[in-house]
Amino acid sequence: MTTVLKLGGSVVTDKATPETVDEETLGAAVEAVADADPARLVVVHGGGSFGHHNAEKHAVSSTDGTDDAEAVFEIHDAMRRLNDAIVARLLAAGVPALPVHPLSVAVRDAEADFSLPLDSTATMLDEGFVPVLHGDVVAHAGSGATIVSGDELVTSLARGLDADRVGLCSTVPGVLDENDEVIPEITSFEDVASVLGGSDTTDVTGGMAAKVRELLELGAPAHVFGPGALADFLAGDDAGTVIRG
Ligand code: IP8
Repeated sequence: MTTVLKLGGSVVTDKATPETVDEETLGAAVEAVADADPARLVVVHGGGSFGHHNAEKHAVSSTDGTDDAEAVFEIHDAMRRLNDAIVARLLAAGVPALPVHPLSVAVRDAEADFSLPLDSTATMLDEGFVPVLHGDVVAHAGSGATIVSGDELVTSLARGLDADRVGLCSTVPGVLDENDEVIPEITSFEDVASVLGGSDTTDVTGGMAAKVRELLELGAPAHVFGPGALADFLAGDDAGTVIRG
């Protein structure tokens, strides 16, 4: 059983204060992972108050690149420092976490298609480690370097590792309907298009509509839930909204 878990940037950092880890919510998430002690777990985290402001400062996004190595390093370094903090917390709780930095291995080709070689992550899993990846800046053929989000990594990892379960833990308790109630299950985009808004073209970082569309195509059930449901998800129970394509 291989599980890919994303801890959203808003869960692990205080989004209102630059470069601040949310020690309390991160601590609770780390405790849930340590208590569940799941086999073959890959963790991905987003940036929150790390990385995004550096990316904005240098006008780098998933589509707009830079060939300024200092800018690339600055963005990566911010994300790496957050990754260090998360890995350190996991290790201190007894979770055999190891960092995996996408900048060192991943690439976007000239068509902007993203690929993440998974040999090292898969071998880490085989050896009982918990690889911890993060949204990052990656080399992009013809564009210098561009941003890869945690969500994109989740999709690549889930497909490439043939994951059995995917969990997206953010500050919302699930995909919400028009009355702000959690939709328990989504099996087709048409069922929820009116609630989520049919078009997501303006949201390059991937709003909920884009996320749901991607997750429906994964081939593994994906759970979208809030921090309070992380223990349930890790115990193998349904949590928040389950998206099954
Ligand atoms: O928070 C951001 O990852 P995300 C990565 O998952 C950056 O969008 C800004 C380098």
